[in-house]
Amino acid sequence: MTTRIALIFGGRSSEHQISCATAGGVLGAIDRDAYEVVPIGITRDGAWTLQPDDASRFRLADLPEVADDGSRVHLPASASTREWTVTRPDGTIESLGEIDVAFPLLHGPFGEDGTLQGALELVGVPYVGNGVLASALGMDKHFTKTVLQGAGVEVAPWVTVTQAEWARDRELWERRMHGLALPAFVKPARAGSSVGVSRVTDWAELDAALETAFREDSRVLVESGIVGRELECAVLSGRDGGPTRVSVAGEIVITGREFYDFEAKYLDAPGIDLVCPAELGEQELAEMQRIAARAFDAIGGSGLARVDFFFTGTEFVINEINTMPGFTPISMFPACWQATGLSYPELITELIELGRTAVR
Ligand code: G1L
Repeated sequence: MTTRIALIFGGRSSEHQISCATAGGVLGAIDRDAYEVVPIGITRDGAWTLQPDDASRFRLADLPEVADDGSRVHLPASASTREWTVTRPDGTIESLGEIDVAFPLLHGPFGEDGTLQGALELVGVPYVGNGVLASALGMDKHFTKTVLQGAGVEVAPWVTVTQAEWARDRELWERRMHGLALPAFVKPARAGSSVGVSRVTDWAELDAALETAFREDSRVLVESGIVGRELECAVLSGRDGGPTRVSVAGEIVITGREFYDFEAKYLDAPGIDLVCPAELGEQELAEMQRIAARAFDAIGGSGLARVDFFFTGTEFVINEINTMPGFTPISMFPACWQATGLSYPELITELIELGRTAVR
């Protein structure tokens, strides 16, 4: 019996093409003896439409997009059926058969924020990856840091301010922010990737950096920069009630850029090297893995996450938890598992099996 997977990708976000390329990676590597894939694209307008089961149509170099063929895919109408349907351009409705697990590859405000997960919960569709709360938390840097701090995990000192608060009492907020260390980072609380992020080396630059960030979100964080190596590790939920699993460490080695930005993340920019496994002592790796598992558990993670750290040489400080990490065959998350002994196709199988049995 093969398991039927709805692979959902594209979407109404700036990372539409990344999502399509990721779907291409999954289509090319998924175990075809075990899984049958129904590829479903979400257009930039938000329409759910059937896509070809053809990895070669979704290569990053071709800047792939979800093409609208006029079909409209529908979730099951209730939790009492696994049957998905499609309306054809001529108005006829056809069954897509029963789907066992949804595999959403979606980034940004529509899909990464827990809304799609909520829709799947409503109609009882099992799905790969994090649930509603962890996905929503993963979208919001302020609330992620607050939860981590509450769990005793170290994060960089920060101040969160809303646009209205900043407009009302600049001096008060400046006083608070000037207590942070320079260089500081100014970040929209909810933007995906690195859009609207600035590095501030002098407090005179703060105002302009806040303006830039407020263009993306009404809530903004100012964070102390931590001087240290940028290390990451990949997390998977435990199997069958077992403990959370953590990969070996990867490292982002920056040779020519001030920080790891959008281009560097996805476009294989010069000046950035991903090294995995990173050079790290046995004790240090164990410490990093312990903190990553604790952080994942603290946000109520399910399925997977990538945990990003600064390592000062003595301490591991969490920079970010990504509940929907880059997932192309060359991304850090798969690379960390590859270095730990789990290949990309095996990782896909693992995620699907975790999704199908998830208790969130
Ligand atoms: F479904 C998983 F496995 F949870 C999952 C979902 C989303 C893994 C990785 C991602 N990542 C992405 O969707 C993306 C970063 C490629 C979005 Cl554009």
